[in-house]
Amino acid sequence: MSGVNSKVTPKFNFKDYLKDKRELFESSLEKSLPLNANIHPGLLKAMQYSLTAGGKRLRPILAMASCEACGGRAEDVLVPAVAIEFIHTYSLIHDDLPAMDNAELRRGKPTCHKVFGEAMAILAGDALLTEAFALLAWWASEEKKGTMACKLVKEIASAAGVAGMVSGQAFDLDEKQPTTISELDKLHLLKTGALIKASVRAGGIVAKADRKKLQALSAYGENIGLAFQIVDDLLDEEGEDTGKDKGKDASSGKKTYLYFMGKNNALKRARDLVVKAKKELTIFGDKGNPLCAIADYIVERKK
Ligand code: GRG
Repeated sequence: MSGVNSKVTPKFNFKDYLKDKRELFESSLEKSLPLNANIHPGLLKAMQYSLTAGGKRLRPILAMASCEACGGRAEDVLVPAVAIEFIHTYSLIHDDLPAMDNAELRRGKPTCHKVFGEAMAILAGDALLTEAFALLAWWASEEKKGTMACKLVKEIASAAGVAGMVSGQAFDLDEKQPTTISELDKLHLLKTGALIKASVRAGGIVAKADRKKLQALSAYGENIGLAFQIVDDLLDEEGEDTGKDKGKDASSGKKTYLYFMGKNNALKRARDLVVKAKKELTIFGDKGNPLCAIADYIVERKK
């Protein structure tokens, strides 16, 4: 015998996992950019600029990790993962506009409207959102995925749309800011949490996970979604090198987790949410390791 013990699971290396998944995602993203003689070259440039400006690809990696946790392959959910990143990128472009957050920097680079002008940035966002659903429709019909694909499109549309991220943004822009932590949670479960949760569930839906597993993924997604936002507030306040304008929340009078809880309690809450999220992963056994590591990464991240 060679001394190799087949029962020993090789130690999971998160750094290698992220590298592999990012590479897989980037090659699929490249192939998913629209190609058509009718496309305005400036519009395409603006879309490409924001899509390739150095995002962490958290949502696509979540979709791939949950698909694998449920017994599927990362490749199975690649096209939906690209569509989700299109939607995420549109939301950032529009969020940075003068009418919304009026931001000059995103991912360490000038925001889309600073480079291409406000009108072109609005159009780039519009095009990315529309293209996301065109990609999903192509994916659903090409491979005859039937009910599963309808379920997935519905999931993503609900999370991104009027009862999800868009309303979260509307609440955030409201003059009437949240007055309690639970109101703030409600806002961020929509604005930030909805697309994160949908990304996690997308992997489960594509892998045809049963109801119990989808419920576990939903609870995991909600908990990491809130934790992600709390950490975002902390990074904004601490002026970490996030590649975004610093201290924007405080200067715009936004009510953040730091405002309600102070720094230490906010960090403790983020960590508690991650512990709760990880408890949901028991059902997946070792296959849940990547989701577990992503939850830890969310509170330990510096950008
Ligand atoms: C304009 C409809 C519309 C919605 C915008 C998500 C959102 C709503 C605004 C983004 C504003 C913001 C900074 C929210 C905090 C959390 C968040 C979503 C940060 C950005 O996501 P990351 O850190 O971005 O995953 P990268 O750059 O890594 O892709």
